[in-house]
Amino acid sequence: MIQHSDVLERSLNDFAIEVPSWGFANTGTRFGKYLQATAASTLEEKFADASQVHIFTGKCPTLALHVEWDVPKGTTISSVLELSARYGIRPGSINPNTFQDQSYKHGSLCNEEAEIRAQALDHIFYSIELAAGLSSRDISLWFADGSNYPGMANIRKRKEWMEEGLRQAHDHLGPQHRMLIEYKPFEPAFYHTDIADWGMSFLHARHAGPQARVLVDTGHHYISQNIEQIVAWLLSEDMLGGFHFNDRRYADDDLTLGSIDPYQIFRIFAEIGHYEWETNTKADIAYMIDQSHNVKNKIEAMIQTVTTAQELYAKAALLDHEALEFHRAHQEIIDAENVYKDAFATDVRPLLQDWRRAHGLPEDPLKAFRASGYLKEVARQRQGRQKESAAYA
Ligand code: AFD
Ligand code: MN
Ligand code: MN
Repeated sequence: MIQHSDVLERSLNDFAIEVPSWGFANTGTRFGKYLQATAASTLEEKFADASQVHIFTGKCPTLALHVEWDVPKGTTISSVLELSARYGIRPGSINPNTFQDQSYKHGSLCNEEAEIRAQALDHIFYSIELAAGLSSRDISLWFADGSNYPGMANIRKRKEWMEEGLRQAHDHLGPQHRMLIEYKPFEPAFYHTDIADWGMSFLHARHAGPQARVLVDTGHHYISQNIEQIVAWLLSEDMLGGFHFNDRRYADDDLTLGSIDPYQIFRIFAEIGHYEWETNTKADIAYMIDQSHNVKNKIEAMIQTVTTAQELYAKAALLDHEALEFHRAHQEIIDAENVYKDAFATDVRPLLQDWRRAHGLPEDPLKAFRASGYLKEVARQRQGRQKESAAYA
């Protein structure tokens, strides 16, 4: 019988999680935001805060960058690489912003005006060049494109414009890049969104080219959707590029992972684990966090999210895949389900503490971070600056 500790050693060692720059800055809801004295407002502060998460969890070596908020036109590659070297955090996925500029009021790659479509494509080209300069592999594309009223849009024409734009973007990729196409059923558009579900993302990725994949944001599904079924299909088609992790009660709430439905995330990891067991391969998936909520302290929320992800990933790693296959083959329903329930019910926290100790990490990352005094220090340094950074940037 393989020891749980051996299973965890193997599974946790290569489970790295990317943190988002925007998760450290003041953000909020469309009804406003509560500014935090310790929130980051410069790229350097985002690198500094991300390095705290990595120092205390040991598993967050990359920082997702948002082009307009972090590396707008004119930013030098060397200035970003200097911050990366100073804080020991590598640039992660590059996130173009084709939704905030006023010119995107009626869409970006799906805009009826050809020059706006060209503007959006140029921005994506710029983002790809940034990725090349920063040695980032993934360009992570999310489009707010859509419409708010029936009759407003020619949905088929917009599909063709998006397809054309993504194909041209794909042709701009270097051989080392991937293009991750994210979907979202609604918001900010409330009648139709041009890339609204996994099928649309999948087709666009397939049409764009061999380096395109689907990005699954766990908050971007209708409440009843079976996300692990989507994950299983994408794994089967080798089209799963990665995740944006968060949790939701109602919609795209960007609540911290596992705060509402941890079993959902466990079932997603179970699908991936069973795929890897059956194929004896490691799925090439980018595990990224995409959350930035109003009320929890930004760095503490990120550390809590990472340790929650590790716990759920560790639980899924304990699944008895042989037993699962045996019970499935014999249609032993309760036994098969109990394989899931037994793994999910296992308290892996002591095993995680052992794993952390063995790797020179604090047993309780959040407690250790709180004891470090970092928040007190940055509150002093950043006090009074928050009003300047009222936007995402
Ligand atoms: C918003 C969008 C989407 C995107 C993220 C970062 O809903 O999830 O990935 O911003 O741009 O959350
Ligand atoms: Mn996302
Ligand atoms: Mn989102």
